[in-house]
Amino acid sequence: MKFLDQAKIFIKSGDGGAGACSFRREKFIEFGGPDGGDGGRGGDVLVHCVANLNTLIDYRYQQHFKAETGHHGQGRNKTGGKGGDIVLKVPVGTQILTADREEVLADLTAAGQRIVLLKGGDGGFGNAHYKSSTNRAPRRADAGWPGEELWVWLRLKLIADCGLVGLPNAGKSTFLAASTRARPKIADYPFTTLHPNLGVALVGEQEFVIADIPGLIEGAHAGAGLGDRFLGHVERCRVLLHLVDGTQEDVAEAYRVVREELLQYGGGLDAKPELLVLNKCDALTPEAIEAALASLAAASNGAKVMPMSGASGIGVREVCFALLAEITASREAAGAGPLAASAALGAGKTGSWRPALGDDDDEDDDDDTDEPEWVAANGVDDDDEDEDDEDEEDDA
Ligand SMILES: Nc1nc2c(ncn2[C@@H]2O[C@H](COP(=O)(O)OP(=O)(O)OP(=O)(O)O)[C@@H](O)[C@H]2O)c(=O)[nH]1
Ligand SMILES: [Mg+2]
Repeated sequence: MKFLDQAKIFIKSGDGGAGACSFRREKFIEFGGPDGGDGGRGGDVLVHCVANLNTLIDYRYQQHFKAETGHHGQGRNKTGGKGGDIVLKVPVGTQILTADREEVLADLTAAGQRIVLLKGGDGGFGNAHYKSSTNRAPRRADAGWPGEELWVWLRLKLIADCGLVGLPNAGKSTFLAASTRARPKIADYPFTTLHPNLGVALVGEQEFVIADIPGLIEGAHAGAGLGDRFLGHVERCRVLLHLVDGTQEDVAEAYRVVREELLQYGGGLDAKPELLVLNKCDALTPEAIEAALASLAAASNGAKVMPMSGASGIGVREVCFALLAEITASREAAGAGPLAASAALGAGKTGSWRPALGDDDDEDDDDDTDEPEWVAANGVDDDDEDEDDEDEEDDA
């Protein structure tokens, strides 16, 4: 599916139907009186937030949406029917902004939300409405009231629980592929990822949504690389997962560049809880890992840094559990509702835990015995380390 996260559209609600001017004419009934009915109301423009969409691509092909005009009134006191509504289906996380993008008109954050954006015009009165003791044969009937029209911007800000940030080639897409069923494009050149990808990670009994966005480079806030346009998609994440490629020369500098871009973007991104991960540890010697961890810890004022290798799967579980703990804590602190996975994607649409290099089921079988333990455990420490060792042995 093609990805589009902003679109400008024209919407117009229906005009009201006109009232009728009519008189009752029947044989043997004199002075039948006025019987022109009122016009019907014009159709509304509604926005409906649906679960199974994650792009605004539909609005690239049609940009004008007009609701139906109300039906006219008729003789014999027949009131016109209401014009048909227009329902715009949008994905969860869509904001509707004015044409100048200054003001947010609506923010749809949960599937099933439905709002009326523009109301249809009222119908005009028929002449029956104007009869009175002094004017028994009014000939006045009104036209309907016009509907409203508006250009608006639709802006999608994906709702995920965890957002992946890092320089290009840090291994963000590889991590998404290792922790979820998403299959993003992965390659060893920068800017492989050109638009955000979502995946659902199932950790223990819980699931959460991970958003992978294009890499940031120095000066992204000024438009360098793909710019910081896609950072909007991690604005609503509870937790950021910051991946640093361990194989590059200066990991601390890489960390600082990305932090600076988060700060420049604003929107409270730099204040979000962040999990710092040293990636590609499979390609490093133990001493190099120690050194890189220390230098990252120093650069981040003593934050905990987790070593991981997305490609071989080592440490991915630990990172997922740590993420889940952070997300849960942040949700509880905010007194918030369900995880984005269930809210945004609808209950029951789950991914499942897929170990990295997913096909090695047979090899895994021996340590599958302790998998239930791992699922139940909230600690990330003891036995997992052993597993890592085993994995390494397997690799060797
Ligand atoms: N050795 C090693 N290589 C890795 C690891 N994770 C990713 N890579 C490699 O690093 C390269 C970039 O990985 P991606 O996952 O595409 O990186 P990305 O951060 O998504 O990059 P962009 O989408 O371009 O921003 C690929 O060639 C991966 O195979 C890892 O843990 N160890
Ligand atoms: Mg990528």
